[in-house]
Amino acid sequence: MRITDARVVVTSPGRNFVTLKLVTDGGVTGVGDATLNGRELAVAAYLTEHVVPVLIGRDPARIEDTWQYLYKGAYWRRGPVTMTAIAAVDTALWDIKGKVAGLPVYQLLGGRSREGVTVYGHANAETVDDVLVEVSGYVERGYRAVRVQTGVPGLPGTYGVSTSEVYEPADAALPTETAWSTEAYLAHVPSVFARVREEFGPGLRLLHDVHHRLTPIEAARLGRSLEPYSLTWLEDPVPAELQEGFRLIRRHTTTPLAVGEVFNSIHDCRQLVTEQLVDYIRTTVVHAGGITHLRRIFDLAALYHVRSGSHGATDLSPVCMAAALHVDISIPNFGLQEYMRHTPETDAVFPHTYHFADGYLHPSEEPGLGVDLDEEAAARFPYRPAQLPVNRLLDGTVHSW
Ligand code: EZ4
Ligand code: CO
Repeated sequence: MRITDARVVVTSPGRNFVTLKLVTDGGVTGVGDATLNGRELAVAAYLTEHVVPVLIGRDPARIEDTWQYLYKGAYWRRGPVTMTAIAAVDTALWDIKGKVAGLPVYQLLGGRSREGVTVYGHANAETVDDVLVEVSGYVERGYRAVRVQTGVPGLPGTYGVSTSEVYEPADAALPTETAWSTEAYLAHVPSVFARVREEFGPGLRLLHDVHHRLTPIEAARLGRSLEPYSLTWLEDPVPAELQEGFRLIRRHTTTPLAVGEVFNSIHDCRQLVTEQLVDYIRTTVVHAGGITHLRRIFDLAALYHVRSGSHGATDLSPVCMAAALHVDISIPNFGLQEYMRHTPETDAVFPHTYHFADGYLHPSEEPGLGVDLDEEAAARFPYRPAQLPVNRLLDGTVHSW
């Protein structure tokens, strides 16, 4: 069997997605997500110029060999653009292998380790009263875990709080600017979780995303102040380039920590995992080298009692979500899966058979990933430049977004 064609499709059914579609001489096809939010065309060009030419004629059965060929063969290792491109190829090859075997991909990964994939939804609103309504909506739909974000009094807009029906941070061709005050934020957040816990009791799992905005000692203080509300995790409390900084947070709080959505290789995770500085590792299929590399990360994590908590925002396409669910259902150390619903336009461009029921997502039972790219539908939504916001302190200093 040989790869005869490889197409890179950029489409924007409400937001931008990059997808790789591989075609084989036997007619079997495979898809992989290659979307890197705000930097989509960099990955599209990497694939088109440097990867597609070496794929033509290759045996699609050789997943590991192709992964090593693209990783070691490029000489320039790691990085989000490279690892997203490799992920797309790897994911598409697992799709093909599943279709050839006549099995859903999770069966190739060892089969089911659980009945369903527990997901968390996003409750966000400007005020605490409004966020309580959002949370109860999730509870009514059967969710067991909810991420809670609210506006901060005194700030004009806050990360994770939508200004429109659909939450979409990549909202303009040139970055919009947001404002930040650590003091206002730290003064407000504990009162939000006090209300939510009071309203919903101890059973509901609650999460919060700091989005890389604190220093280690500020994060330690926040973690400690949230301990009475028993969060499942506090996400990205600080930018994670300084991994030893997490030791300082750990010395002060038992609030569990989750990190990894911007990581792209096992080496980014290594210190946090092996020193047990985090409790959940949030790397994804699309940004961390595909199913092959993600499993390697999760296997390392399992040795250190670290569980998975894969990123699943709407900028990860349904192809990524389909692949993530095959990993989630099969690994021994699954923790939680983030789940933001895509728009109906996106679902129409990426027809899929994974589904939500009773707080769980269930992977497809079809051979392969159980997701496809409808290229005719995709062609109706041309690319639109869109970048993520830039964040500033109130005095104008550029801060982490
Ligand atoms: O800001 O996916 O946990 N989820 C997140 C996301 C990220 C976006 C960036 O592209 O932090 O909302
Ligand atoms: Co996040």
